[in-house]
Amino acid sequence: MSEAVSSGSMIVVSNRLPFVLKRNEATGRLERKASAGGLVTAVAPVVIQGNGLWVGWPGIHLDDPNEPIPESDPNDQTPTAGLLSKKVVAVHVERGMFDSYYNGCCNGTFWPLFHSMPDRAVFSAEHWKNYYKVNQLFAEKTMSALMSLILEQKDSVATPLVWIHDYHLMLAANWVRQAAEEKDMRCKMGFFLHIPFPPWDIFRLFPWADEILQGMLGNDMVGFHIEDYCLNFVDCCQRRLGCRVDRKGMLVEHGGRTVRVRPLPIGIPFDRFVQLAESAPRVMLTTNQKVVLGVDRLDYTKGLVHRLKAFECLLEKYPEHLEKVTLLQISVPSRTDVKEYQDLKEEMDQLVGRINGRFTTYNWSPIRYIYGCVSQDELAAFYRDAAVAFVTPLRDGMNLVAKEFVACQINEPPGVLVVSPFAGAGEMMHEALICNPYEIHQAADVLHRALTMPEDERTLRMNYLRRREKVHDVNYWMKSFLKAMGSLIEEDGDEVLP
Ligand code: ADQ
Repeated sequence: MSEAVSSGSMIVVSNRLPFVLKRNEATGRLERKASAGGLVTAVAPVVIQGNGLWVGWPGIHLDDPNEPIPESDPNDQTPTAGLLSKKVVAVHVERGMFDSYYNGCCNGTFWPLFHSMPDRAVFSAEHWKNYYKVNQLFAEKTMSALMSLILEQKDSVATPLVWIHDYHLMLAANWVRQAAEEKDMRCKMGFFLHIPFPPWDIFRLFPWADEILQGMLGNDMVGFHIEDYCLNFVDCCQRRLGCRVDRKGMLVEHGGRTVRVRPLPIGIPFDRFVQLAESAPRVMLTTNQKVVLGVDRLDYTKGLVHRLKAFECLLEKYPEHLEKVTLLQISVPSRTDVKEYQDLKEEMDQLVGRINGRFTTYNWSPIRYIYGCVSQDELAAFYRDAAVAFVTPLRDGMNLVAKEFVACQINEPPGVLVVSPFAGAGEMMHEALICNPYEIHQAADVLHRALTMPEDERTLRMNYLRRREKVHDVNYWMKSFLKAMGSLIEEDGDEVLP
C-alpha cells in the first residue's frame, strides 16, 4: 500500500508530541525519546512530507518554556526523525493545572465514563475548569501554528488541515475555528476519538455534556473506530443539543454547519509486525507447553482480573491442560500515580500469587506474569509463538494487541485469537472466537475451544483475519481519514471528495 498524501499541510494536535523530551542527567541537555506507536508511524510521514506541524505536550515540565526543542539524534530511525524542531509546537502547562486536567479530568472522568464505567468516574468542577483552560491553551498554540503555516505557504492553493486527537482535546476545535474565521483564514478540521463514545444514558451523566458535544461539533468531521460509537455520538447530539441529524448519512447539523461523522477503524503497521516476527529470535518459555498470551497496559478496562479468573476456571474445568498450558501475561505499567491503578496492580499480584499457589507443581507454574514494557522484537516473538491470544477488555475503543497478534502469526499452523465483543476489534474481527469476559465459565469454555481447535480451522480463521488486517492497515486508516476530509491525493493527483 502506498503512503497517504494530503493535498494540504497538516497540523496534528495531540495531548503528547510524537516523542517525549527527557533531560540527560550527565549533560543537562534535553533529548528526544521516540514513541513507536502505530499512530505516529502512520501520521508522522504525512506531516513531514507536507511540511506540516505537530502541536502537543512534550512530556516534561520545563522551568524555562522557551528552552529549545532538540533536533532528533542522527541515528534515529523512527518515523519522527525527519520532524524538525521548528515543526514542533510544544504546549507547556503549569504543573498543577496539568495534573488536574490530565489525571483529574482526562483519566479520572472521561476515561472511565467513556468506557461505560461511571462508578469509577470523578466529577469535579475544578478539574473541568482546568480541562477547559488547557484546551484553550492548545487551541491558541494551534492557531499560531496555523498562522505560521499559512504565511509560509502563502502561494499554496490547498487548504490546511487540522487533525485533533482524542478525549484530551474535545473542546479545542471551536476556538481554532472562530479565530480562523475572524482572521479570514481557511482550514479544515477533523477529530478522531481513540476510545469508545458511550451511549446517551452514560454520556448524560457528565454535568457539562453540552459543552463537550459543542466542542466536538466545532470540527468538519468527527471520526470514531466503529459505527456504534458514531451512532452514540449522533444520538447524543440529537437528544442533548436538539440537533437535526441524518442517522443513515451520519450527519449532524449544528450552528448552521453540517458535521460529518465517520467510522474510521484504526489499523496497525501490518508489514512491520510481519518483518519483526520473521526476524525476532525465539523468546518463549520452554519445552512444548502451549502459551496463552495477554498483553496490555495495566488498566481496569482491559479485563485483566476477569482473564486470570477465566484461566483459573479453565484449569478447574479442564484438568487436561494442567502442566501443558501457561498464561503469559505482560502488563506495561500505566498511570502509576493514580490510586485505582495502584489498587489494580495489587489485586493482580495477589491473584497471580493465589492461582500459582494453588496449581504450581515441580515442573510448571500456570501463570508467568511480566510487569513491564517489552521491546517490539520481543513482543513480536511472543505474538508469533503463542498458541492463543486472550484479549478480554471489558470495554476498549479498538485494541491493537488483537491486530498485532494476527500480523505476527506466521507459523504454520497458526494460533487462535480470542477477543471480547466489547472491544472495537471484537466487532470487526469476525473470524476470532468471541468471548464475554464477564461470564467466567463461558470464557473458560471458549479458551478450551481455542486450545483444542483443529489445525485446519485455525488456519482458515487466521488466513481471513490476516488478509483483512493487511489491507486495512494503519496507512489505510490514514488514507480513510484524508478521504473523509476531502484531502487525499490519489496516485493520479486528484483530490478525493468526502
Ligand atoms: P490503548 O488503550 O493503549 O490504546 P491498545 O490499542 O491495546 O490500547 O494499544 C496498546 C499498545 O501498547 C499496543 O501497540 C501494544 O503493542 C503496546 N503494549 C501493550 N503492552 C505492552 C508491553 N507490556 N510492552 C510493550 N508494548 C506494549 C488506545 C485505545 C485503544 C485503541 C488505541 C488506538 O484505548 O482502544 O485501539 O488507542 O486507537
